[in-house]
Amino acid sequence: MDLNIIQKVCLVGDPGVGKTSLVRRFVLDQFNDRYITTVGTKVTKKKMKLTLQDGAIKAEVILMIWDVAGQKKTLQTKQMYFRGSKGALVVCDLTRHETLEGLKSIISDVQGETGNIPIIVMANKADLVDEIKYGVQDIRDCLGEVKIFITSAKTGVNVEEAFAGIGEDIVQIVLDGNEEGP
Ligand code: G3D
Ligand code: MG
Repeated sequence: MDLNIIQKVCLVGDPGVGKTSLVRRFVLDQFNDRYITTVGTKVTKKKMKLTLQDGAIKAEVILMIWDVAGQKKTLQTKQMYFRGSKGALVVCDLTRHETLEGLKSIISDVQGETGNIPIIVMANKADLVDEIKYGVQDIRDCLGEVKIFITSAKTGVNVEEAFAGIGEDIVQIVLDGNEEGP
């Protein structure tokens, strides 16, 4: 079966965790050490080819990736940002524990607006090995059973895999919806 899907995903997480850098790495395969400031909201489009169920399903998924600037947002802007998202990439910074602590309430804000969409955690800055403060088990203790990717926008490790992960979860939901019937 061939599927063509276009869906919105949003990137969330505290300022400075690497959201903009991760999109840049994924879409352009680049990392820029200069601070990249996101002004307002930036939407980046990226096409992915995915195969699921041992090749039985081939899907072309276009992700519309919403990336938001760091400032605190009003409730209304937040709702607009989350609304219609079919998946969320939740980013924390492995060198700052407080960026993990905030994620639980961020996730409930998102799912309050979108319902129970798939979530992927990107624990970023894995290249800063000497500064890492926590690991996968701490993330599970904090957030429960979630898919976690230990990433680095700088080296590129696991970045593609994490975006593919959210793509696959979205395809799976479309497939499950098709199976439900009338
Ligand atoms: P944000 O969009 O979540 O606010 P940015 O975060 O993508 O703007 O990144 C914030 C800072 O972290 C930037 O550095 C950026 O270069 C750095 N950064 C992002 N991802 C990584 C990573 O995986 N490894 C390392 N070592 N640095 C990363 P500055 O110094 O400009 O603040
Ligand atoms: Mg940014």
